[in-house]
Amino acid sequence: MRIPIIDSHTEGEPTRVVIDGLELGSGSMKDRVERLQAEFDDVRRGILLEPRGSDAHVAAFLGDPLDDDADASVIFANNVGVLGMCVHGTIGVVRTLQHVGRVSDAPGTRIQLETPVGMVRASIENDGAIAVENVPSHRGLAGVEIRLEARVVHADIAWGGNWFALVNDHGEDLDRSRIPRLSRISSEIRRILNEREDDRGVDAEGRAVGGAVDHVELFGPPAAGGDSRNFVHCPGGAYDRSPCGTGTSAKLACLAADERLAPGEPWIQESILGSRFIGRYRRGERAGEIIPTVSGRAWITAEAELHLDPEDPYRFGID
Ligand code: PYC
Repeated sequence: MRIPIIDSHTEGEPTRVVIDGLELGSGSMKDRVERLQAEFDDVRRGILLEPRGSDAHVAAFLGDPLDDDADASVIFANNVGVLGMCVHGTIGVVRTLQHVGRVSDAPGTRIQLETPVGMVRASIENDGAIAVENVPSHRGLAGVEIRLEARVVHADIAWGGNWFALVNDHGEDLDRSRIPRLSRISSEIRRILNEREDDRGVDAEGRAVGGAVDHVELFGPPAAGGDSRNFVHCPGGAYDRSPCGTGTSAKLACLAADERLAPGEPWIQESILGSRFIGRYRRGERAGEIIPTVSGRAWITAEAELHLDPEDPYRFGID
């Protein structure tokens, strides 16, 4: 099996676009996700895991849109499965579509993509950065107490296209040299939160207040001219090299809920590497809901054809 791919990175985080996608059918996005999981999970692993990929890679499977307003549909997946949404991946998809001539480089160009969690809109900015208007985001729970090692920390649980636990009072230095420890702590926070059943349910608007947390986000003081630095622990154990756009959306929802950031005001979120996204929000239709826009840059890194040779014992990745 041969799979043409185009690789890019968005502020350090890799995206692997599979343009002429897998045969996922023309059903609903939910049906296509189920088909990807049921029939192509081995191929997903072959595309994303070593020796062809890495734990940090996110794949974007492009398809025809269902909605007439959309330019394409996209399903994102990482080393352990399908993601709800992925902003760095959307920026990578748009950069890739520019590269193959399907989207103009001209500032002001707009593109709409259908994802399993809703429609997202991207536009090209004057400096070539790509801005993504993400799905409606909200904070489900504030200040959930967690006993971690010998201390107590607090997590907000927020939706930004994936479920995030956002922790400020962890007391850790957000420095690259500390990534193994930050990963261990984040994984422990997720484990503890996901064992709690009492945090599930719906709010007055009928929205989930806390789904199973898939990403953990630790915040600290900026070190590269931003408003804040983060460390983002992803579901498969990798850390996000970018500031994580769905995580930045979740952060904006918390800042809005705490009245710490006004609509339209910029928020510069640094990653653990010091790369940056600029986030802004407008109010959504429902109480407590925001519509975040996150902008960043992406670069093409490779065009290639993956070979999944039937004789290769690692054609479906090294687990
Ligand atoms: O940018 O939304 C994002 C993202 C999710 C997982 C990795 N990056």
